[in-house]
Amino acid sequence: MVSGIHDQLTEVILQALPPLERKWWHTATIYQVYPRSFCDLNGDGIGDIPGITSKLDYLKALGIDVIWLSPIYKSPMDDNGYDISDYRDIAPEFGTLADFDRLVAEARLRGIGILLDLVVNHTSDEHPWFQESRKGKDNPFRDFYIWREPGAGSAPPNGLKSAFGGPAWTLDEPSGEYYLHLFSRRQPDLNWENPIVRREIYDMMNWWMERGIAGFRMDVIDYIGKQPDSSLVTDGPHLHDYLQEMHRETFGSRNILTVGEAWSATPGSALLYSGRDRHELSMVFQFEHVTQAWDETWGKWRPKPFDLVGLKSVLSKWQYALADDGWNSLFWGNHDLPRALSRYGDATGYPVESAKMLATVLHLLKGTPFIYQGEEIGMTNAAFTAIDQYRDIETLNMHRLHIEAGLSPEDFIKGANENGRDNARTPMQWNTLAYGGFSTVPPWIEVNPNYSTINAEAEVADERSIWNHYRRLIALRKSHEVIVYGEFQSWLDQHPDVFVYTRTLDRERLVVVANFSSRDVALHLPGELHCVGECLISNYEPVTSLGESISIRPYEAFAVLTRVE
Ligand code: TEU
Ligand code: CA
Repeated sequence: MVSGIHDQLTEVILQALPPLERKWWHTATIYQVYPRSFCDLNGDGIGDIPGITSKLDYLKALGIDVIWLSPIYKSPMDDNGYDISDYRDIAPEFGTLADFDRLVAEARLRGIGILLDLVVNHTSDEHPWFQESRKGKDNPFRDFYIWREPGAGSAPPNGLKSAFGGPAWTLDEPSGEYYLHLFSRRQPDLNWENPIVRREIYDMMNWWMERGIAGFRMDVIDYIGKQPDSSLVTDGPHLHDYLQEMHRETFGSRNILTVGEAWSATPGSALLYSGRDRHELSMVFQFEHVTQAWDETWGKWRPKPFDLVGLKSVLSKWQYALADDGWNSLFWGNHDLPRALSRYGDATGYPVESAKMLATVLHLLKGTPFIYQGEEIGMTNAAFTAIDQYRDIETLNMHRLHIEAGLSPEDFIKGANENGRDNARTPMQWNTLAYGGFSTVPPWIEVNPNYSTINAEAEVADERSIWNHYRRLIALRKSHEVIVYGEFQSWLDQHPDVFVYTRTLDRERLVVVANFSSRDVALHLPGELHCVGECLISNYEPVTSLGESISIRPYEAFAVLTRVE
């Protein structure tokens, strides 16, 4: 009787939650291009849009569905384009609107969509809105930004800090007021409480969608509801109202992909952003697997040693939390993070094996995978030895501040070598020509000298390469529903070296086993995992059966597709 009621209740709950509507981006793989460092076609040392267009066949061969472009808008490039001075034009060093339209059209011919980076938490200080705003308290654009009276003794209004170091407030002498900038002083924060600001942004988004883009990646979107007077930056009281309004006013009626960057995201807030009845975003980027490895005091400049048990617990937590609602994004790297292979793999001892292992683990999880340019050919961290090789505003600011605060220059460079943003920003390595074929002149940032062995041309040609492994994984997601929708379960959570998880859909089950260490590991598998099946992918010889004890080699990873009765 009791169980009868329970069954009825379960039935009611299941009916209340309709099955997940299938979306094109569930099976998609996204490739991030950092335009400045991808391909320089006109020989000025800076990557450009015609350069990206010239590489579309390369991306098509890899099999990706969408290109996320880091910002290409007009910008003084204080933060490499995350400081926009005109939302409706292209930076001249990257090309023209005609070049952009051609990229969209050529990509579409190859079945590839273009995702734009929407940077609307702040603009450049050279944006006409800010130029007007700073003219005085009575200017009609004053309220486009966040201005406050000085605190006691003309100090900043409060202690809010910029992500790039120092106070988040800068005094503007003529009016005697401070403006807010949660990033550089050249990136003033927009005032989202002003409905005219929101209207301008929505109009601009619609303008780009009319040009045929496939969606938006939204920069620090968790900041837009900030309440600076109470030092509240993320998850402000109106954040989700704004996103629902944006959805209504812009992309709600279109079949596009939206992904919000949200360093503050928790599984709970991710369900608010991406829950099926929320009418907000397709998904968010969360960063728990990144920040859990940062030092409490020195942050990313003094990273903790790699800890697989911790990493597995974060990844699994997110898989479970968004199992029935919401959607995960999956990534190891981006333009702000170190190279995945250097961070999580073994770039010197087992570069090929560990790069393939990392790809296998990520691409067989539930969610939409993002590949950062160069990851698919095994590019590694920059290994700069002197501060003057770095270009990134964050690294250069933090260098000064950390040394003032007592970190030794050697320790800072060590931290920057591990976690600085320029690691991901060295030019794409295309071939063995000078500058890795990225440019014909010295690029804006040094090329990693390992381009002579690590480059796209060699990778594409080699059937057993990292690149070809990525190509297979991308194709598997298209041919096997269990990879897209299968239920996730992790096993052997406390094992320090090996990640084992399963994906189950109806009678199909995928068993994924991955060794994160450079040792041979003898593994005891629970009875539920013993099976015979088909090996979908591996980085040594194919594995088709799993028994009580198996032995796995350094960075070995494979997936066995089997049936459960
Ligand atoms: O990044 C947000 C952000 O918070 C990062 O700056 C992050 O704090 C840092 O890398 C970690 O130390 C986005 C963009 O991805 C980044 O490139 C921009 O610089 C930033 O916003 C400002 O637009
Ligand atoms: Ca160029």
